[in-house]
Amino acid sequence: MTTFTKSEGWLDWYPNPSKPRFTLPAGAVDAHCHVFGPGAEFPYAPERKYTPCDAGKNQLFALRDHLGLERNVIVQATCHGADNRAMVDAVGAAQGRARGIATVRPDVTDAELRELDRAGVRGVRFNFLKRLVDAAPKDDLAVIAAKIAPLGWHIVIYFEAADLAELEDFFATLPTPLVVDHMGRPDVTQPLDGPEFSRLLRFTDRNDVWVKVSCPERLSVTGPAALDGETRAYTDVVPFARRVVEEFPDRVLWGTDWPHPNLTDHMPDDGLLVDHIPHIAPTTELQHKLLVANPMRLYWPDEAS
Ligand code: 0GY
Repeated sequence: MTTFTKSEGWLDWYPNPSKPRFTLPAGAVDAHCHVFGPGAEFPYAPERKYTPCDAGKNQLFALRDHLGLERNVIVQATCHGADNRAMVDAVGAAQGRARGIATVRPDVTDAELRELDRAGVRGVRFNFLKRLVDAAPKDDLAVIAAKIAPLGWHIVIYFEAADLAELEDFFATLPTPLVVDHMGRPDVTQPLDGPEFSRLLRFTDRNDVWVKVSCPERLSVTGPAALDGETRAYTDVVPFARRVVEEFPDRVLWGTDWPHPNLTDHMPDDGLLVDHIPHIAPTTELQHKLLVANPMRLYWPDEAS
């Protein structure tokens, strides 16, 4: 059995998250979270760029229940490479209350994809962050995209805001809906109508694109300190997320990003992340779309009302 040592400085998830003050609507979906291992059962990939703490399915489901969430979308984390077993095991254990996003290589077979589909996978992730993965040739990604499109899956794309200019023509050629992780990682010290964020909004408007208004803790410069009332953490991220929610109310998703890989400054209280929601989606109608209607349409279309 291989044992793994966490990367230096690795922060474990917040041990006792607060009970949110904001009551989530019935059926709310955490559309972006991960499982890590446990490494003894599901070894981390040799090509990984970091070694996390173990963060298994039972802890994820306990958090789901504590926060008042109903369902999860479990996104394959880079520390597991293209070995999707930990994610698939967690999706299976959720008994219909989870879907998965996989990482696959261009030589994946149709039979393997059909098996992932049966297991609850509904998309693949293309990751462009150099600190997380070695760059994959766009030709390889195009091969993957062509293979998964017939399944009705989508592609989750993770990139830095500054890289969208170079990537957007390639993204526009992809034959499936696209889901942008963490709002395309805007620099929230820039103006809301600055060139980078405007590009993201334009890109979203012109293509079949959904956006996760997630990870204020990753994007914020002001941090978790409450500036005007205890539930107003990550204040500098609010205008960016709110703009996306108000402009594309039917194509936004929200997620915790638990267990929050690669944060070095602080680990967010997941209860506080839930309390962030009414600031970015200020009406009950917007909240219902963000948390229930939209993710249900994308991940559980047969059960969506
Ligand atoms: C996230 C963000 C990060 C990591 C990963 O798969 C991953 O390793 O996604 C990050 O470090 O920004 O979505 O969890």
